[in-house]
Amino acid sequence: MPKDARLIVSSGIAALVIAPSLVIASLVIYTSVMATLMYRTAGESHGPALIALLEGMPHGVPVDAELINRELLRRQGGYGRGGRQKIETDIVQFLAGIRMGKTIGSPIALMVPNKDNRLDDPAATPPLHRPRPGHADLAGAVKWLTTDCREVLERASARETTVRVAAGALAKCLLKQFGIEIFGFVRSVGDATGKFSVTPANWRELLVLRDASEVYCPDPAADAAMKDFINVQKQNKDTAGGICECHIFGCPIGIGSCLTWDGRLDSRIAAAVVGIQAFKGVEIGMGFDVARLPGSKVHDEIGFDPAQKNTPSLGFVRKTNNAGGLEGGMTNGQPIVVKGAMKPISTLGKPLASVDLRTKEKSEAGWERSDISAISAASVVMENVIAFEVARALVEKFAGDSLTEMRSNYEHYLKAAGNLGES
Ligand code: EPS
Repeated sequence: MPKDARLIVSSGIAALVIAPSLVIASLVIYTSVMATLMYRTAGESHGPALIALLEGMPHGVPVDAELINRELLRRQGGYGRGGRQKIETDIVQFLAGIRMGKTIGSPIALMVPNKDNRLDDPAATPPLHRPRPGHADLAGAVKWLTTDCREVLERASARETTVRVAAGALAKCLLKQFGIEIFGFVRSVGDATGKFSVTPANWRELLVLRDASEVYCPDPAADAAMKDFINVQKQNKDTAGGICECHIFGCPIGIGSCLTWDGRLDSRIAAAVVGIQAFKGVEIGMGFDVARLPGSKVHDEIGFDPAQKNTPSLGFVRKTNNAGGLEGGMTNGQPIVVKGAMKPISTLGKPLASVDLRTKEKSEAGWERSDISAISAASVVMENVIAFEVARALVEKFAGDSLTEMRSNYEHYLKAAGNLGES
């Protein structure tokens, strides 16, 4: 083979090897720079503090610390809570990313200290060898090869939701700039269910009723029945679960994506909800009922009302909202509607059967201070983790380093979308 030809063949092989790697490398770079919003938390239930680290919040977002602390206070409340909330006063501290009440575009570090900080005191945090059915105890102890469930339960504890609420409430500060609002409440506890429907017209009145309810349910009759159910469980040294519900208003059409399974907003919302401690199920819109009805009874027919052209729905109206505001993983201009099912707390005053991990002998499950029901707190957590996912999808759609840039992208999009079909 002539030298030139060899050169061509070897450069061809090199190109074949190098070109795909370049494509992969540029994809990796692209995904790592793609504007998105994300957060992580750290902290144990009885450690010194809980922290969250957020990335991707645009520059210039006014931070409403009062709103965040109000959400933290609501999370601490509710009917059926245990002794821990009498010890703590959860107030957020910002350690980075905020200057003079506004975000500055850099990573945001936030912290909520634990007053009940006793993790390094072996007498105050004794080992737990008898795993509680339903808790992370057994699986975690085996996973980390220990017979002591203490460290597992410290991280698995719902105390961690404190900083998830703080992160979500910060996301709400961004959503507020785009007129997006979220209303969450308790729909049921045990067999007691609130009988009311939520609409864009009545939710503010319901919010007042919710805030007057100890269970965070805007139906006074249901509130009383829910408290009765929790009282019975308390007497029986048992616990209660329930269903939380969230409605999100004001999302423009086209947030989320049908392109990838993990870009779908319904998939992210479902993951965020089931990612809350003790949540076992999630429904969007009509939920599981879609499976037993024909298509004609499920899908929401599309109409157009020019009077609503300047709203986020762009005038595309529906008589029903069985889809819960999401079609193809994207917002369709209707309110997003989500339900989440929480199982009863797994620490029972009258312990269930378990085994001692040291001996594998039959034993009663261990007991830790806990709640009879944390459903009201869970509704606040659900509201805020969903707020975070909606804000994330919003940042991805209207990507901008600053709120000013994001807002201009948003307005440009709404204008173009509003003109669709008009020459
Ligand atoms: C919770 C804090 C915990 C529990 C509960 C919720 O505090 P402590 O364990 O110190 O009493 O009250 O956590 C659990 C239900 C759980 O399984 O860990 C909170 O702040 O929400």
